Amino acid sequence: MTALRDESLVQSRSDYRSSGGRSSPPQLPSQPELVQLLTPEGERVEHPDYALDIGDDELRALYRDMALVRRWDAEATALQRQGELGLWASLLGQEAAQVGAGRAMADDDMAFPTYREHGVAWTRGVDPLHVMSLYRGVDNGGWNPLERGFNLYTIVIGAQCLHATGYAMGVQRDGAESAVLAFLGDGATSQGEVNEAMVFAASFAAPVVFFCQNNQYAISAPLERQSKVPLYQRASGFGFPGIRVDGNDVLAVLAVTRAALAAAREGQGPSFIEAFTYRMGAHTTSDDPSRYRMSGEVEEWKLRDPIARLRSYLSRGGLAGGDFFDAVEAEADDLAARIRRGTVEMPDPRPSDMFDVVYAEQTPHLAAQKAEFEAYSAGFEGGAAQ
Ligand SMILES: Cc1ncc(C[n+]2csc(CCOP(=O)(O)OP(=O)(O)O)c2C)c(N)n1
Repeated sequence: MTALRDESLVQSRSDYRSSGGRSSPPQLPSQPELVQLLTPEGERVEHPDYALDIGDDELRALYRDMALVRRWDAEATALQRQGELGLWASLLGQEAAQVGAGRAMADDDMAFPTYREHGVAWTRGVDPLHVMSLYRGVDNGGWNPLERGFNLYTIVIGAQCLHATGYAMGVQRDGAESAVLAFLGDGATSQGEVNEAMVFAASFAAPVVFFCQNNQYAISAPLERQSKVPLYQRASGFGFPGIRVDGNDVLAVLAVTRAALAAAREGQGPSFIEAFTYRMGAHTTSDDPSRYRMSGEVEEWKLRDPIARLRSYLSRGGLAGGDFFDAVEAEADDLAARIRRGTVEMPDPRPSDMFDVVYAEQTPHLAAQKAEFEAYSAGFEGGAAQ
């Protein structure tokens, strides 16, 4: 078994590149089936390739991250049900995959999310209210991607993998020591753009890590219908390492993603991580998962709950007690109240604002369209459409 930061691989990759791709491609290491550092019962186990040096404060911080994003998620689902959001894509069950991956990033790294990466947004310091405003339909996502190292959400399945690869090729040309983390779902692996992004990433040895949350379903389509092989094995066809990690084990995700990003920064090129997890909720608030999956399956995955397993490890090891868990709970209550208040108080945008957010600098053509739209709207009582 070999880790993603494999020295022999560095050499073989560099030989491959310097031969202009004419020598044999790098030999891919054999892979363990699933990297795990914390069992579902909350017992710490070691992995030969992924030693994790982590302090007690950091362990507690990971718990806090996961508990807070779960509460945010629950509040958002409730707000959608009450008509305050147009839609919500829940991350329930995927907290460890997202927090582990987000916390593995360095400040200068850049993430390209889908529409479900609220946990990663949290770790990058994006204000939850920015994400809420997007799902309320009052703006296009108000954070600065470069400031946060976290691009805007992408709803077009797989498109962000192209953006991520292109960005990584730019990073490479700038000679910057940073890496790119591209998020995608299991369903997205069937998308043409994702495969094109991987071909380019491999050809240019771009510093990008494809982080696939295999939550078992693409809306109602189960993984078995998308892939005849475990997803992490697809990476070998592109010529880079792939690995499967227990996506409900925040420690394993942290260790594996850190190693992959470090390898990318060191010039070893791309890699693919399959975080094996489960979407505990519906695809979005518009979906009814009882139409296509058995409740027994959901019950089975509840036993692998990512937050419960870290809590059990912290409690059993005496690393956190009732006071700590109560304090996190109180903080979650405050966060939920802030999110609720902030969301319902968001002002509606003026319809004509849409003309101002297309380009950084207004074009004459759009300015003319805006003027025409405003003149037209002024004909209505109160000029309401402006
Ligand atoms: C190009 C494109 N095709 C189809 C859709 C509709 N769609 C939205 S989510 C989704 C399934 C995505 O599944 P997966 O990649 O596994 O991610 P998950 O939602 O499970 O996180 C589809 C087909 C879309 N948004 N974009």
